[in-house]
Order: sequence, then structure tokens, then C-alpha cells
Amino acid sequence: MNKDQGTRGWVKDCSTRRTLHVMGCTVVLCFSLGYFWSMSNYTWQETPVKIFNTVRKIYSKPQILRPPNRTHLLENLLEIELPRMIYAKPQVLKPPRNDVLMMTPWFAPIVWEGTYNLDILNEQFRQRNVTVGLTVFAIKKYVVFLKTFLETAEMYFMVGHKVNYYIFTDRPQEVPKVELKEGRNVVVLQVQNYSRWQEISMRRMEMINHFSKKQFINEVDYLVCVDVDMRFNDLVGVEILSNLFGTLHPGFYGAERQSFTYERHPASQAYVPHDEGDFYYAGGFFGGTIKEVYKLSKKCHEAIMVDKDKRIEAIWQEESHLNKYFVYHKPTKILSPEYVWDDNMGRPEILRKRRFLAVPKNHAAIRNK
Ligand code: UD2
Repeated sequence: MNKDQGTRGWVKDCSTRRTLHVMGCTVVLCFSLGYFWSMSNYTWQETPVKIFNTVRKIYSKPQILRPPNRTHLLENLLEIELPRMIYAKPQVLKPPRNDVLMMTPWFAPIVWEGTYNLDILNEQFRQRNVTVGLTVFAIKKYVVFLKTFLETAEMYFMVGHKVNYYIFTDRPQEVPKVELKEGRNVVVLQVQNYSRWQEISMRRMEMINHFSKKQFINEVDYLVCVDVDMRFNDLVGVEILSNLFGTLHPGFYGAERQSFTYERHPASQAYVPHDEGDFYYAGGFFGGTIKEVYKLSKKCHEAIMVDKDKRIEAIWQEESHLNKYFVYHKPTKILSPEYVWDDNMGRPEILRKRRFLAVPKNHAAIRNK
């Protein structure tokens, strides 16, 4: 074979191979198109467009994922000008109280009179322009407690701050008209009642949870959830506010773990073993940010429903579930019994203020009525 022959031979060979290659690719492409078309809901006209888009997607330049731009969060921030703040300097070597515990082992403050400066706290919360929601249930006969409750709240609760009173009731027409200071509103939420007082008490978790999502999240920054058969007797202000707070029950603040009236039946969702738990908290005063109260009320309501399916009712209804919750989700602030007191317990020296007091009630006359 001479040089030319060789070249031509190679050229010929090459063109045959190219022809075969093109034919092969065409066959594969046709089969692919047929398969793609048969597997998809596209018409023959749409299929090439779809393939083009898919190929374009595969070969297009990869996009670098950027974190969301959050600079807007820093815009429009108010320049905060602090007024002069004159007050006694905190003394590192002189704790303000040495007769009570002021801090938990997980660094949550316990709020007692004499341990904080309300002027500093008021300034901090005013700068944040907070609105506080106070939830209270007055179902059936319990509407009789509303007048005193609201009148005393106007005197002592979150003085100088914006407040929404959320009154859950089945008797909206019986909610008394109380004169309110500026920035404070009464919002009546009509809800159903239940025949047993225990059920009413427990269902508060469900209703607080429902309205947190539906309404409170859009209207207030914090929720304070309390009993209605109470009256404010001294200032209850922003010193109580924190992500998640509970209150030491007046009957158990000095008690040992073993005597706490946690639910001790292992079958209940509220069960707390004898070697666990920090404090016994009152069901009648807890709160936090809407997010935290939403989580708490959801968990407690779900636990109550699991018990209900098993025909179990925890010993202190939702208070038992609240106590279980706080064992495993520690409050970020704890209120001393100044915030839920009953004069039947006397007046111990450690109690420098009685801020929120039980109103004596005749159970037989008021419950299930
Ligand atoms: C304790 C707790 C309470 C709850 C209850 C559960 C404190 C101060 N109180 O209160 O929070 O855990 O035990 O056993 O820790 N209610 C109505 N209509 C009714 C019945 C109840 O509106 O017919 C509402 C009302 O807001 C009342 C609350 O539910 O304040 C709790 O009921 P309670 O005050 O009769 O229960 P009590 O005093 O045993």
C-alpha cells in the first residue's frame, strides 16, 4: 500500500466510522425521545422543549447559594439615647438578699422584692416598645371575679406599658366595663364551656395554644397566663418577663422534692419520678414569649389528650402537666410566691410583697355553676 492509498484508505475508513457513529447516535436519540415521551404527559410538540430545558438546566452554570440578606434588620434601628441613670451601684460582695435563693443552677433569676431595679427594667422594655397580653378565663360563674381582677390589674399590672387583656368567656355579655388607661385594651374571646370545672381548667391549654397561633402572635410580644379568682395587690411589672417563666407555688416553695404534688402515676403523661424536679410551680401564673407559650401549651394539651384517651386525669389537672413540662424545659425566669399568694398561708418574713392574691371563694357555690 503506497502513501496516497494509505491516506485515502484512512479517510474512507474514517468517513464510514463517522456515518455509523451518526446513525448510532440518531437511533439512541430517537429511542430516548420515544421513551421520554411515553413516560411523560407531554405532547410531541412539547417534548423537545422539555428536553432542551433539562439539558440547559444540567449544563447551566452552578449557582452559588447565598445566605438570605438580613441587612434590613439593621436599618431603621433607633439610635438609643439613654437618659442619665442614677441608682445605687450593685455590690458584688453584698448580695441584695441572703435569705432566699436568687438564681437557679441553670442561671435563671428568681424574682423577689429587693433583687432588681424596676426603673432600669422599665427603661429596657420601653425601648423595645413591648406589648404584653394577659390571658384570663372567666367561664360560667367565674365571670363574677372579673371586675376586681380588671380593676386591680389597671392599678398594678404592667404600669406604663401597653397591655391587652384577653378574656376567655362563654358569657361575653357579662364582662364588666372597666375604665382603662391609655394603651390598654380588653379583648373578649368567646369560647365554649364544659360541664366539669376540671375540664375547664385543663382546656385552658388548648385555647391558649389555639389563640397564640391565630391572634396573639400578631398582637403582643409576651403572654402572662393567670387564674381569674385573684386580685392584684402590688406592682407586677416587666421584671417578670422572660422567654419562659413560672411561679413558685405558695404551698411548696420551701418543700423538699419528695413532697411536691407532682403526678406520681407512671401511666400518666404528667408523671415525674421522685428523684426529679426542681420546684413545684403554680398552674395559675406562667408565661413567656408567644413562641414559648405556644410550645408549652401545645405539649401540655397533647399530653392531657393522651391521658384522656386512657381515662386518666392528672392529680392537679393542667398544673401537673405544666410541672412536668418545666422539669424538662427549664424556665428562664422564676417568680417567687409574691406573685401567687394566698393569705391563708400567713405572712412569712421572706414575703416582702404580696403582689397577686387569691380571692376567697366558696367552691360549692362557684364551681360547676
Ligand atoms: C389551682 C391552680 C389553677 C389550676 C387548678 C387545677 C393556682 C393559683 N391555681 O386552682 O391554676 O391549675 O388548681 O386544679 O395555682 N375556671 C373558670 N370556670 C370554671 C372553673 C375554672 O373560668 O368553672 C378557670 C378560672 O380562670 C380559674 C381557673 O380556671 O381561676 C382555675 O380553676 P380554680 O381556680 O377553680 O382552681 P384552683 O383554685 O384549684
